[in-house]
Order: sequence, then structure tokens, then C-alpha cells
Amino acid sequence: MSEAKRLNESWKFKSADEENWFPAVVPGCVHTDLLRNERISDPFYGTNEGELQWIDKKDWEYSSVFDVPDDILNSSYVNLVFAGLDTYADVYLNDEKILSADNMFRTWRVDVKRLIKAESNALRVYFRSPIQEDLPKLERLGYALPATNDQSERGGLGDKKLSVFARKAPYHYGWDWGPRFVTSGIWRDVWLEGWSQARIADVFIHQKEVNAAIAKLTAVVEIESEDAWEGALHLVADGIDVTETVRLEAGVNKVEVDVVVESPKLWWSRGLGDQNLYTFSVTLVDGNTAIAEKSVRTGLRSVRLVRDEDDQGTSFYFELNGVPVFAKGANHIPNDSFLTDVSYERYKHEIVSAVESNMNMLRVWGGGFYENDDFYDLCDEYGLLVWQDFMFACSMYPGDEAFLNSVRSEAEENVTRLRNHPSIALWCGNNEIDTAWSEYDEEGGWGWKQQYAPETREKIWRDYEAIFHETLPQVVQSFAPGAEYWPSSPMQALTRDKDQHARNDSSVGDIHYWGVWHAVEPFSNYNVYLGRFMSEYGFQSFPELKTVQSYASAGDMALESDVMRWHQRSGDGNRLIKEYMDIYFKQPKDFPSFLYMSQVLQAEAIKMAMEAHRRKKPYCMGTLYWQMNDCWPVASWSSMDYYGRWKALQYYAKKSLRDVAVSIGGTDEVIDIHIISDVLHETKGNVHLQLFDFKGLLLKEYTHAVEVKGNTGQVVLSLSASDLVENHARNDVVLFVTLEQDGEVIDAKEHYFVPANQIALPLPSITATPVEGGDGSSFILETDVLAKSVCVTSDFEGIFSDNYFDLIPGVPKTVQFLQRRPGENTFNPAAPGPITIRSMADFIVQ
Ligand code: BMA
Repeated sequence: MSEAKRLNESWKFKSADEENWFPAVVPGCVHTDLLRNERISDPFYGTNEGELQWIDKKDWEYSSVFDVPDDILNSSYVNLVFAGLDTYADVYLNDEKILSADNMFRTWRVDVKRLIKAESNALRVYFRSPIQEDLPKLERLGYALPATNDQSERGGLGDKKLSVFARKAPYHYGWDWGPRFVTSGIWRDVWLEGWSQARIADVFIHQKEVNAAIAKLTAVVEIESEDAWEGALHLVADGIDVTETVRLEAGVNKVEVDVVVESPKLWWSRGLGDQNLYTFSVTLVDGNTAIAEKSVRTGLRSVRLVRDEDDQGTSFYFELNGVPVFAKGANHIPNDSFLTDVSYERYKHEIVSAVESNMNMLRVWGGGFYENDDFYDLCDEYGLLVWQDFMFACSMYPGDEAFLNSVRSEAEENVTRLRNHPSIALWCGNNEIDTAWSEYDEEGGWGWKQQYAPETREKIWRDYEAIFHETLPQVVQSFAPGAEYWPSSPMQALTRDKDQHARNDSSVGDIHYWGVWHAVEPFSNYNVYLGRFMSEYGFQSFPELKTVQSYASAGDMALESDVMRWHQRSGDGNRLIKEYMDIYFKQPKDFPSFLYMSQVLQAEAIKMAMEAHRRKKPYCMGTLYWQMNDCWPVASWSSMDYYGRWKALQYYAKKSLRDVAVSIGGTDEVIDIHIISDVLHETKGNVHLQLFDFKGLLLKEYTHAVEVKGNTGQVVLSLSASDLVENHARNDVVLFVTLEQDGEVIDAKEHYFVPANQIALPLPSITATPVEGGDGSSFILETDVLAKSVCVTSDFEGIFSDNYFDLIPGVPKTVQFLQRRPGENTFNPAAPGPITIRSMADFIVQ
């Protein structure tokens, strides 16, 4: 059997050119250790980041001393394992160099039996500065590689973009929503593992065929054996119990055990069924003694990316257990600039927030890192599909042998680590590189390829092909056979001609539509540019005041202040928010009001996009907005800020992504009422339409019976705006549409007849009455005149069941407070304490 001992305790660290050691925390990094020891000030506050750029220019040393328990010491093999070293690290054990690491995404396992003793083993990790290490690589290459988001100037490096040389989280070098903190450190667990006779290194449950009737699986078990050995291998899972005699050679063995499960309990994404999971335990038994064991968890499911030609182009959708899934969700970035600060609770908060928002997919975007196991475990448990990028984004990469080998090992290890997760639906080569380079379209791309002499240009593209069209698909094919691979997002198809590269108006492949925001196009273009799968689109907002106050003082509260600009990384983003706000909204009365208005503006924009995409089902089969979360407190495209506080967009997502939803489309004159269904059963009910004036007078009312088949969308009603409004003032009426099933309202949407800045907004008086006989968490809101974008706040951390909603007089609304607390449930019904209720009329210049 193997025995393990964690070596996360009693570490100290120092700068290599100084004498003094300070206590360190492992897993961790230099920045967080410096902060804990009060050697630096809060990296996220104000413009402090600018003062901390010296850290990545230095070498750092970590050291610890440990004893070894007898059971490990007496094992035949003793392995020292680093689950992650960031990044260029030389490791010494009892003064002997045992490892030289150079890739943050890899795991390192070294046999240290001959060096280890019972007491006082000295472990030392020397981190070479990633900057000093990579500067010569740029020198040697002789030309610069594009890396659009690498903030080299901020790091004092001028135009020397080094991120592309390091296999290290790209966003550490800065991004258009993130600071530049190029960390070093032992960022994942370290342990010592002793084993004798045999060690089960890996168990892969290869799902060869899975459907409701049968699952044909092969358990691929990798075993390291001390000697040649013969004995029994037990494989046990719910309803499965297999014993086989196995014969092992000394060294590494691969044993395959076929398993057939009749009527398997399938794994489904949220909304389609249960998240059934199976734990497979493998034990090697010698006579009556277990000598090695390992358990892995998976869910049985078949998932494929369907790209079939059809009469409108080529489909792009995920099929789960034979069911086409409309993917609803967002792009996920790392939750922190300092990865080891992300607790399990923070992961759970994010995943539960996604689930509460009716999502079923997250894209782990390629500028971050291959996420921690906790992230994927939670996605498995809560039913979120994962679009998994490899860690390459918005850059071209070198193609020397050492680099390619490192990439290959990194890919093999991460595919191996993650392949049992049923949530992973797709492996994608990179983010936006195919489109940025646009090899086959002379005028296309981001102006990169035009800068190079022909041979250099050719070489850079060849290097690209080596990674994304050769190495990575090969690794996926051999280590996760049957899993889907997509070379780059976005892309039309791997055609090796002009049709390869993504186009906003294409009916093939996936699309990142950034016309709104980066190209300052109107929101209405969300209805124009939509394709088969919208894997990115976004609009920025500011975090709420409490979050802004965590990085800015009272004197910084202006859009163009140094601090506000510092916490905005998308060019002239602050001005862009204001420009769009001037077009669509009334003027906010002060800076805190601007923050609120920016959130409503973002939410309205992304609602238009999400619903436009859903209304196009099944032509369009995916909507993933940019971006779910933040890695520091900042103005960005996120729907949830750094502290996990929901912005208006998170609430809008919850409403726009409901499994059975009402959505109002059409034109100014023709109002189309759509019902979109992502559930598999038929929806039978009534659409109820009420036309109110802003004082709550019911002007008109209709009920219309509807029947919508499962997993479809349709227009159930088309109305003429003029007929509906007649001679009432268009800026003083609202159409309230509800979908009712078995007496229950399953969705409700409002429709206005003029743009938001023309709506007559009276000052409402809103009352909140606790729900009688309840637990104090729920209250009923009522208003005397129309209240737009009602925002309820509590001093406690948590969310409301709804927020940023419109309140119509005579239509009371019950809202529940769910407090964020670690534990069994992330969101617990609780009394919110004193609440503040405001609506847009409170925030605008009247
Ligand atoms: C896309 C993403 C990110 C970026 C975002 C906003 O390009 O892939 O690289 O942060 O847009 O610009």
C-alpha cells in the first residue's frame, strides 16, 4: 500500500539576494507571502500594483525541513510530488538537485528514496525570475511574437512581451480585465508518497458506448509494480463488481478491464436530468491483502459536438445522451490573480451562482489555467458542461523542440487528470488565435502577420499548426479517445483556406461577436450578428459601490480619476460605458448612480444578446457571454464581481436563461412573443398579456393558450404595437407578459414601446412587507407608480431571488433573501436585515 505525507507545513521564504527568511504558506506564491508578512501593501488597492512590479524580476527561495514517518521511510519507493510549481524552479533535497521545473501546468514526481532520512530533511525550491529567464529566449528568437494583452510596459519591460515563452497562466502578465502580477511559488500541494509492491497511478473510465440501455466501458488502470506479480484486481462501483486475475511486469503496466452496465444511470446537465455519478474503486489483492487501491468518480454519458451540414450552413451544438443541448452560460476566467486564495467556498459560490442563473455550460477560457479539481467536481455535481480551452490565448507561440515537448507533456497530464469528468464536453486548442492571425485571409486578422518577412511569417504559422493542428488533437485522441477537439475559438472549420477563419455573419462554426463594445456598434446588432454558437460577446460595467470602495477612496470616485482608470484595462473602457449610456439611458445624477446605471446598461445589452440567440434556436445552439467572474476588483465584462457579488447582469441572466422562457422579439411595430423551451417535455399553458399604464391602470388584457413542444422555440403570438397601444401615450404604457402553467407563473417579461431614455419615469414609493408566517427571508414589494430596475440591497453578503426588476403598480412581487454562507448550501434563506430599495428614478437627473 502507499502512504502519503503532506509537506505543506513549516515553509519559509526569502528573496535570493537577501539574508532574512520569512514564514511562508504553501500552497501560495511570493506576492501573497510578502503581503502576509507586511512587506508589501494590498496589491489590489488603488494603483499599488504599479509599485509591485519588482517582484517578478527577482529570484525567490522557499525552504522547509521535514521528518519522514517509518512507514514511508521503509517503503521500497519514496516519491516527492509537486502538484504544481510556478514556474522555473530548481528543487534541492538535502542539498542535491532533484528537479528542474519549467511549466506551471505540470505535476512533478521524483523518486527520492536514496536521499531521504528519518529526520530533518531539507527541501529547498529556488524560483528563477520568469522575466530574467525568458528575456534571453526573446533575444535568441530574434523577432517579437504578438501577445495583445501582455502588459509588458506596465511591468517595466517596454514592448518585450515574454508571456508567450513561459508555460504559465497568460493572464498573470495582465489582460484587458486583469492586473499584471507575474507570480512565483509552490502553487499546489506537495507531498511525499511511499509505496511498495505496487502503486495504481491512474484509472481511466473510458466510455466507449453509452446510452439509456447500456454503457460499455473499459477501465484502463495504470499500475507501477516493484516486481513481476500475479494476483487479483477488483473493480467495484454501484451495481458493478468485477474481479480479474492480472499479471504485472516490473515497471509500468496498463491493465484494461471491460465493464458493461445495463440501464446505466446517466449523467445529465442541469435542466435535463440528474447528475448521477459513479465511483469506481480499483484494488489489487495479493491473497487476502490489498496492496494498492485507487478510486475515481465519473458520470456515464455520451457527449458529442455535432457539426453537420444543413440547409442553412453547418450546425454547431452539443448532443448529450442523444439530446441536442442549447448551451447557456458564460466564459470563466481565474477567480483570482493569486490562485491559492481561491477557496472551495469561492468555487462553490461561482458554480452555484451559475446554476441559480439557469446556466448549463461554462467555458474555461484559454488565458487562465487548467482549473483545480474542485471546479470540475462541482461542475459534475451541479450539471454544468465545460468547454475546456488549452491554455493559449491571443498570442503566437514559439515552436522550438523544448517548447513543443513541454506543451505535449502539459497537455497529456491535464487531459489525463481531467478526462473522467463527465462535465467536460469539448477540448479547444486556443482562444482567438486562428482569427487573430487569419493565415488565409490577407486583409483579415488583427494586423499581426503583416509585420513579418515571408519566411518568419511562414515559420510562425507552421509553429501554430504544430501545436494546434498536430500536438493537441493527437493528445486528446490518445489520452481521451472519443473526446471532441476544436482547434480554436472562434473558427468556422479546419478548411485550410479563407473559410477557416471566423466571421460575424457566418452560418458555420462558433462566433465571438465583439461589434458591440470593441467596435462601438449599437446593441441592436445583437439581433443581426448571430450564428450557430455564440461563444463570446460582452459589455462592461462597474462593480457595486461597496466593491469600488475596496480599492478606491472617496477622492477617487470619478470616472477619469487615476484609480478608476487603473481599475479599467480595456482601452478607453470607462469612456465607452459613458458613451453607450448617453445613447441609451438618462443621465445618472452622481458617481454612485453611474455605477448602478452601468450595471443596468450592461444587463440590458446582454439580455438582448442572450435572448436573440435563444430565439434563434435551433439555428443557434449556444450563448456564452463574456465573462462570468473577475480576478480582482475592477470594471469589466463580468456578471459577478471579485467578491462574488451579483451584478444586475447575473439576475438578468437568471431570467433570460430560464429553461422555459418568454422572450419578446420583433420590431417596433410587430411584437413577437416567443416561448423557448429547453426542457424535454411539452409545455402547455397560457400566455397572459396585460397592458398597464404607469399608474397601474389595466388598459387591456388577453389570454392565449399555448402548446410548445420540448426542446424547441416558437413564436406563439404576433401583435401590432399600434393596435395594442391605440391612443395611449407610448412612453407611459408597459406590456406585461406572463406564461402560466397549472396556475403557476413560470416566466414573466415586460415590454416597453419607446427606448429606455424616453420612458416617463415617475418617482415611485415602494413598500416592503414581510411574508406573514415566513422565516423572515421573504418580503412583498409593491409600488404606487411604475418602478424601473428596482435594486434591493442588504448589508449582508448574499443574493435576492430576483433583483433589478421592474415593478408595476398592482402587480406585487415576492422576493427572498439568500445569505451567502459556507456550508452545505451556499445560499441560505435568511432575514436580510435592514434593506434599501431604490429604482432607476432615484439614480437619474430628474
Ligand atoms: C475576448 C476574450 C478575452 C478578452 C475579451 C474582452 O477576446 O477572449 O481575451 O478579455 O474578449 O476583450
